[in-house]
Amino acid sequence: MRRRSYTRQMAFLFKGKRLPEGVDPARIPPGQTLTAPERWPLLHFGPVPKTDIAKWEFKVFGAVEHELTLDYGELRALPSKDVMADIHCVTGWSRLGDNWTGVPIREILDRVKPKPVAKYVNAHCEYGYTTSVPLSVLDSEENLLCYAWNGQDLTPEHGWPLRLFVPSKYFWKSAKWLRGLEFMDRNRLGFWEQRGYHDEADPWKETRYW
Ligand SMILES: Nc1nc2c(c(=O)[nH]1)N[C@H]1C(S)=C(S)[C@@H](COP(=O)(O)O)O[C@H]1N2
Ligand SMILES: [Mo]
Repeated sequence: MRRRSYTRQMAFLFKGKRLPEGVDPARIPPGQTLTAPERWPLLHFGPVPKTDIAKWEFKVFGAVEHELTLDYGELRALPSKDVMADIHCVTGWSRLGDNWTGVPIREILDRVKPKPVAKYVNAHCEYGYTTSVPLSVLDSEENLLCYAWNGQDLTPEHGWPLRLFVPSKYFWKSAKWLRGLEFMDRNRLGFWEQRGYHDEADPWKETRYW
């Protein structure tokens, strides 16, 4: 029963276009449509940063037992893993099943040890872009400090040298050009969240905008 109603909903969304072969419609959240497999849209505010990788640093700070600063070589030397995951942009496109590679967030949490007061984590990016998630959301096995996509290093446009990867949320929470994570006792709304995006950002509940 459930499967059939999903299928009807997708038939409406795709307006007569057929879902690609083998795609389970239950993987596509309400109100989303798939991009063409070869198309990964670009979306960001402002210019793409020009990164001097020799000077680049990543910092973890705030309510943690041990603050951490990594240069790019140190970051790449940490344990890494591949995550097969779907992404959903609030503007309505989704991509299914790409392969995302990076340092599991849990490797970082193990090293910095968040203090008991830490409840939220703010991602700090180039040019002052920020976004935040509850620590309980961040502390999940599929979340990464991501540096590669489908076997290749990310392009600068898609966030090289480093982006956050939190696939359970709309894709604006997967902040590009990540430079730091700040652990906090209370929430601070990020760049898009201050401009009307819903802080929960749950694609399955469609919490898109305030
Ligand atoms: N630093 C930064 N990260 C960002 C954004 C941004 O404006 N600046 N936009 C977000 C939004 S709205 C989306 S949908 C995704 C898009 O990532 P992509 O361009 O790799 O598809 O990046 C997110 N990360
Ligand atoms: Mo977005």
